[in-house]
Amino acid sequence: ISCQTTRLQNSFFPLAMLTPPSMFSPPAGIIDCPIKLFFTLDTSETIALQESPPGSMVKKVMEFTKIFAQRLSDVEYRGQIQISWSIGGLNFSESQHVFSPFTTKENFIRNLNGIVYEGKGTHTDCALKEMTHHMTHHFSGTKAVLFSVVITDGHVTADPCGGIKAMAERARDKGIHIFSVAASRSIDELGMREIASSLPGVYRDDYIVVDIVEGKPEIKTDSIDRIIKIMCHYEGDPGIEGPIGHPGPKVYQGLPGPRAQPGETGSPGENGSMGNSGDPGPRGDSGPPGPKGDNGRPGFNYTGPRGSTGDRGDPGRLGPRGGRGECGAKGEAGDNGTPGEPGVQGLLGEPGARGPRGDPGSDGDAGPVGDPGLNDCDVMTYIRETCGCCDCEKRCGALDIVFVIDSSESVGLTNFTLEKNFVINTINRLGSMASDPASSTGTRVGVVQFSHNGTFEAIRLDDPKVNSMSAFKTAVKKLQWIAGGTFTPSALKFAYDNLIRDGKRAQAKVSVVVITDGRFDPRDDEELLNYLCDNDVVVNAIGIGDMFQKEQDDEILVSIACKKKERVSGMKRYVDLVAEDFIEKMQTVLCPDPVVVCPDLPCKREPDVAACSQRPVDLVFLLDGSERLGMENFRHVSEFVQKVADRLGLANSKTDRMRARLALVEFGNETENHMAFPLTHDPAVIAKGIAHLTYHDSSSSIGPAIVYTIDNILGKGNVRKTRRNAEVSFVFITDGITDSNNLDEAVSAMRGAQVVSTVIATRSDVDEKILMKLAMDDKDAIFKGKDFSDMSMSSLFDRFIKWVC
Ligand SMILES: *[C@@H]1O[C@H](CO)[C@@H](O)[C@H](O)[C@H]1NC(C)=O
Ligand SMILES: *[C@@H]1O[C@H](CO)[C@@H](O)[C@H](O)[C@H]1NC(C)=O
Ligand SMILES: *[C@@H]1O[C@H](CO)[C@@H](O)[C@H](O)[C@H]1NC(C)=O
Ligand SMILES: *[C@@H]1O[C@H](CO)[C@@H](O)[C@H](O)[C@H]1NC(C)=O
Ligand SMILES: *[C@@H]1O[C@H](CO)[C@@H](O)[C@H](O)[C@H]1NC(C)=O
Ligand SMILES: CC(=O)N[C@H]1CO[C@H](CO)[C@@H](O)[C@@H]1O
Repeated sequence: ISCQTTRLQNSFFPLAMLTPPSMFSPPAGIIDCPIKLFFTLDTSETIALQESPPGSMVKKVMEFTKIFAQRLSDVEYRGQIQISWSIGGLNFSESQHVFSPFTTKENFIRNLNGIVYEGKGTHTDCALKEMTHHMTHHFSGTKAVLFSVVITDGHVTADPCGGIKAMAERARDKGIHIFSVAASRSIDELGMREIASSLPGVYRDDYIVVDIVEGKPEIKTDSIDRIIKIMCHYEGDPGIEGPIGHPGPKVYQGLPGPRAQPGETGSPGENGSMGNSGDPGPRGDSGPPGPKGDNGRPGFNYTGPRGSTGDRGDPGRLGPRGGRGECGAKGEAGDNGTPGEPGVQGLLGEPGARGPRGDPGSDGDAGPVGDPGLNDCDVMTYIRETCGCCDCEKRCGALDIVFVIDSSESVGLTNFTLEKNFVINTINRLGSMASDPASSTGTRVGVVQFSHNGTFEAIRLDDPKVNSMSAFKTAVKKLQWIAGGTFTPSALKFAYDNLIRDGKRAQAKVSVVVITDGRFDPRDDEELLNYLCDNDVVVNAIGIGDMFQKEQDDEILVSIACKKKERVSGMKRYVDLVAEDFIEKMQTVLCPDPVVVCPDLPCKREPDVAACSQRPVDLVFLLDGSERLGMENFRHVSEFVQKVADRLGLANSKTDRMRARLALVEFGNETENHMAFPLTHDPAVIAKGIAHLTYHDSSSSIGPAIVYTIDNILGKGNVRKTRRNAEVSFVFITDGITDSNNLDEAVSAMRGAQVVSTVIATRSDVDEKILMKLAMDDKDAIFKGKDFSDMSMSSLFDRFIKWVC
């Protein structure tokens, strides 16, 4: 199991929470894993008076919080790891009141009941500040994971404490992970988002306390379950969160039964597809009771398409799989039962009548009391992720980075601040810093700001106080604009003499990033421009403003970069420094080959191979061949398809009625659809098809591609190429930016063909509307990664596999 690097980039779990047994062991060998959860509850006027009678909304927020607390249980795992929750909270309006310090859930609930709303204005920033203070000052010494659930309507009346955004950021800098939960649908979006701002998407919207269901307000306990689940199974995928978890026995408790099969369903719905005799098809009896079922795929909801499959029987005792039901008596005549012309399958016909629901199985065994429905390995994952025990690290190797930033008068204060933000954002991306500057591994960072000679200031690489990201940020933010002349060459010498030369670590690679806005003072010594070059230092020069367009100034940059033109970047405006793309580029320049290292844990999770092994799944990839996918992503496709094949387990032979078969279509414009390989179980066919894929670099048109795939991969009329009872899954690999002609028709053809859809979008700019159409309006069916390599990351990949199975 490896973790998402996204999390590491965002320092989602900056602290290693697992206290090693050697340090603070309770009974020998038990590893302590404490979690602190703090509720920050808005009890201002807008909340209190939102519903009548006044105060009733506050009561609902309290009720929600109570249910939340009740659902948290301390867990001990195999006598090895003890997870314990401790809960506190404050209520706020214009003032803040800690109604409960950190305590047990029983005490917390008692304290919660005492809340009385103040019902005045809303100072959310002060509440966040107080929350941060309370969470971090009362617990020095205890290394706990910190979460805060903030329930508000996003509406504020004033920002006396520096604004929501700044305070939310500060909380995160202190290692607090914030969930922003809407009290109801009546909210101020911006405020809600600001609370959860800096990790894009992770704690975004959709958490809600009360919603109106059938005209009545109802407490949304599913928000609770989702938050707990995210606390426990955080996957660093910005954009979507995992499918909603479901309590109760999961796949590992008892074998997951194959999807309960319906009986032989009469063919009326098939609209004469086989056209043999034209007799009305026999309508099957209900199928035999399914073996013990699992809870099925969560949240799967669209009308019609999966009509042939009866509802899954209720969970039953695990038993031998029943034989197929006998053929039923002939059913009533079907609507379209006139002897049909054979062959042409009505693609756009309505799906067949839904099969009768299978009989419920016999009652399931009582679940283990109090167990959150996790098996051993799930619990390990849970511990790993919740406690940050996972602690996978992105490592850049031994790396020293020195930023040399221009603090001269011409830069201006605003632009100087942008330079500092650039430094911080870049380092944010590089994963964990060396916790001890003397350590021979890890990243160390230094900064030199320069103006005229003699005014240089530095954050040193080996400063023992700069031992964490937040210490570094604080140090950078403290740098004051010098506002004098520009002595760039001397600054480079200063950087080397004072930061690099004496503090060099044996194996470390040293990179310097120089930012400047123009020519240096002619009194300075030009010879020093390449002072760094002879010293085994990689220098990157960034020129801002018009300078780099003038040849002689451009030469200055090239000299700084040791004559390596590819290490010179020019940009017109300072704001471009902090553009996402540029930071990303710097990340690759500074740390080209990061290694993600995860610890070994006692329980290695078994791959979910069983997932598709007990039923037939025919999986068809539709790969967008247009240039937008990008050559780089295109290369990852084969790796991904291969990985899917390995994980699902391919059918053993042509006649195997279980396990997976795969197909791949690459689509371009209307006439340019290419079948890389048809539905097959044969790894050689798959490998060959992938090897011959070519990158189109053109436009694409998805509608015709779907029709092409239905006709050629699934087969038309009598030539049905899918297996009997197989679940047919289309997996679109696209950003949705494609010609949408005939898309609606194509999607309804997909429904007609009983296809289940999944979308993988591997860019940040996507056309959501088209993706939603392709996903048949199921948001959970859309998987997003920044690029395709994200899809191969274990947690996203696992989720994808669970989804298609
Ligand atoms: C919070 O609740 C307490 C009672 O626990 C009450 O005294 C206080 O006024 C409330 N404060 C706000 C801001 O609602
Ligand atoms: C399924 O969708 C229908 C209509 O879109 C909606 O009324 C229903 O509540 C949904 N069911 C679930 C379980 O989400
Ligand atoms: C800059 O200052 C240093 C030490 O203060 C001095 O040795 C050097 O000559 C100065 N350089 C210039 C160009 O004035
Ligand atoms: C900041 O830089 C921009 C170019 O990015 C420039 O137009 C602006 O004048 C600079 N601000 C100051 C205060 O010098
Ligand atoms: C589709 O693309 C191919 C090759 O790029 C081109 O020859 C053909 O004219 C295009 N067809 C349409 C309808 O754009
Ligand atoms: C080919 C065929 O029989 N198509 C029929 C499918 O069903 C529709 C509606 O019932 C008929 O209009 C088509 O003729």
